[in-house]
Amino acid sequence: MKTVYSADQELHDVRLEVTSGDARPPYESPARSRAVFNSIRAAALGDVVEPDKFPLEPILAVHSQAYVEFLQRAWGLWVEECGTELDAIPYCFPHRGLRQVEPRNIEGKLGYYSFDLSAAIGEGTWRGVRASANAALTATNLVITGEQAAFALCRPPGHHAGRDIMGGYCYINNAAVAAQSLRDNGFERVAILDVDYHHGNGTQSIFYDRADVLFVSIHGDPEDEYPHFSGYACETGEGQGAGCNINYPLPLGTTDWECYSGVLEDAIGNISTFAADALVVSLGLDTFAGDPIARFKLQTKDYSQMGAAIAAAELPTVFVLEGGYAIDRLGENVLNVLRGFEL
Ligand code: OKP
Ligand code: ZN
Repeated sequence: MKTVYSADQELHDVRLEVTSGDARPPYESPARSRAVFNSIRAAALGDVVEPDKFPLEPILAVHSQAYVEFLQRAWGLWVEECGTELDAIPYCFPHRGLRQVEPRNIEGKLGYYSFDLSAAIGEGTWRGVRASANAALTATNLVITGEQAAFALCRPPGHHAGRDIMGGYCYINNAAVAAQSLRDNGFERVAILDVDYHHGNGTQSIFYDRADVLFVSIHGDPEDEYPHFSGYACETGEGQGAGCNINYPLPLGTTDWECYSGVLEDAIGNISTFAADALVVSLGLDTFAGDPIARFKLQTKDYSQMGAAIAAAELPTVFVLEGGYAIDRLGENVLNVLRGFEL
């Protein structure tokens, strides 16, 4: 299968995230996509192609105009107003009972459009984020034009980003952009399977009231894990979308392949029942036992089986990279999923 990747994605390279009482370099770094790119090239999985250029329309199909304008302007405003070249990062949020209005001040805007301190903005962030979304759109076009599957080597990831909010290393929701693009190009019912260790709260929120896009996610139980306020099994969709959102929260320390595989099979069964005609996989590899920020116990060999299980859905499939922070094993783990799918 083909991979879509651009070195422009590495332009997003911020200096810090705030987590566990510390300000530190983000786990989500350009080294991640570089490692996956190198593994794919070395293994000759298939051609690696540059993303095409796209207008903003397919991004604006799932994100608000004001939010996208904010993402484009934030760095410039930050430098102008704060007089610093350190990363733009929020510190104050419009929580319960506060005014939900975008302020004039850039630090206010950062809080207004963020839900955590894990999505800093640097000089190259917008270009990197745009290139990552374009990778998703290009991979989607490969599937629209008849490929059985394609791999968008997206980075930064996207599944925590909502219609008008960033967080968790995510700015533009690449998987949502891909799913909507499939909908706008002839596919009637699209399923999104999110296998990242963290719940894809952004993707869930974007499609929560829609009957034409099924969102299915397997992740660490939000009672105990980030993003803490989304990902419960009782979140099943609303309005037209009632029943079209399925969450599988799993226990942190004990989830190995034996437990995971049965859940994955159930998830695929639900995608078949939904009668999807295309699939987007939010492919996070932070379910790996060696991941530094996550607590599932999947092994490298298990990812081949994960790929095979996904192939059993027998759907045109766009793989979109999400998380995975054990950088020295990330390429191998990704390859196993893609190869397991192709076998
Ligand atoms: C992004 B993706 C826990 C901090 C969590 C953010 C994690 C974002 C994960 N102490 N930090 O879903 O892989
Ligand atoms: Zn994750």
